[in-house]
Amino acid sequence: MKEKMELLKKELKEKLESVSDLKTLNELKTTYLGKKGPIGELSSMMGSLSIEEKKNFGKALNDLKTEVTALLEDVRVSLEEKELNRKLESEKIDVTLPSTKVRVGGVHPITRVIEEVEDLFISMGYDVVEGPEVEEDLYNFEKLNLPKGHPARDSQDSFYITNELLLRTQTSAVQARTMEANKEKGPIRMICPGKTYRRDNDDATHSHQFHQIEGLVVDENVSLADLKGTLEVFAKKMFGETREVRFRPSFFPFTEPSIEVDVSCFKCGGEGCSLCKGTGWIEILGSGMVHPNVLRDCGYDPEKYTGFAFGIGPERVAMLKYGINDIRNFYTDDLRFLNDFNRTEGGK
Ligand code: 2NM
Repeated sequence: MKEKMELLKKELKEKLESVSDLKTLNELKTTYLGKKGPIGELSSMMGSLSIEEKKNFGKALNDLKTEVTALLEDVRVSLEEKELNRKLESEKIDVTLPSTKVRVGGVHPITRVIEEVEDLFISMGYDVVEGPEVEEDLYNFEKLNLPKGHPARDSQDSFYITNELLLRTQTSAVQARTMEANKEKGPIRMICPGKTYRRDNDDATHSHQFHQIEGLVVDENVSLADLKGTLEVFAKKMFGETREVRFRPSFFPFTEPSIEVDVSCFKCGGEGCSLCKGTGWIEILGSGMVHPNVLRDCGYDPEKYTGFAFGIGPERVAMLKYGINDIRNFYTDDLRFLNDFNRTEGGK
């Protein structure tokens, strides 16, 4: 019997040597320790033995079971260890490898200009107000001293949706709404940035969809000096503190007087070059004292209140500041343009 047990162990040891995975090991375990296995068979022989023999045989059998279990367990531990090492090896991370570049977006040049202008006017106490892009004729034209029949209302210039609804051609519609809603309840200091639409044929300097930032101040005793002081701060902030600022008479239907603002050319310093077309000056915005008709039609008594307003074109400002020569670059989402722009600007 002893020999049989020894033989069984020897045989198991041999088999275990060639076991390389847990599945095979489990199969061996079932074969050897299961009821129908060799140990089970030996147990079933107990019945035919004397009490004394049973004692010895029982102990030997238990020892065998313990040994077989230990042999199997040893192999299991070593297989699991091997498996763990293999995993650790295959999943090893080389922290010294160069990382893949994370591509981050940049702020669009138009957004950049708008945010810069917003920050400046917010610092001077202005509110930033937004309004609808689909606008009523009433606010887009009528209340801004652009009565029916005015050439600027020509359907050539506007995208009409119905007789009374159109895509706004200027953000001043928002200012008409704000004045009307405010109804003389205190002063107004606001800018309204946003998209505007006109039926232009797109070329290097025209786009049927563009942006405006219009500003409006209404209060008692607002004067042309306030307009000039405010816009001089704006001009120097955007184009350089050493710029000269010049005010020229102009015409807009919603302001009287109307004034255009130039800065001395920042390319040639005023000598005259291709950028300023030899004049030494660059036009940057239009402005004026709000027309009494506009104040009245928007609910303000023009005898008591005055105001100034101005219109900034972010596209024009961005083209001047960043040397962009085709307005269409802003809308085609060409990554070569956007990346290039962000690189030269530090790509915030
Ligand atoms: C400009 C030039 C001059 C302007 C006028 C108004 C309003 F609503 F108060 F009447 N908002 N913006 C204005 C005045 C805009 O853009 C070149």
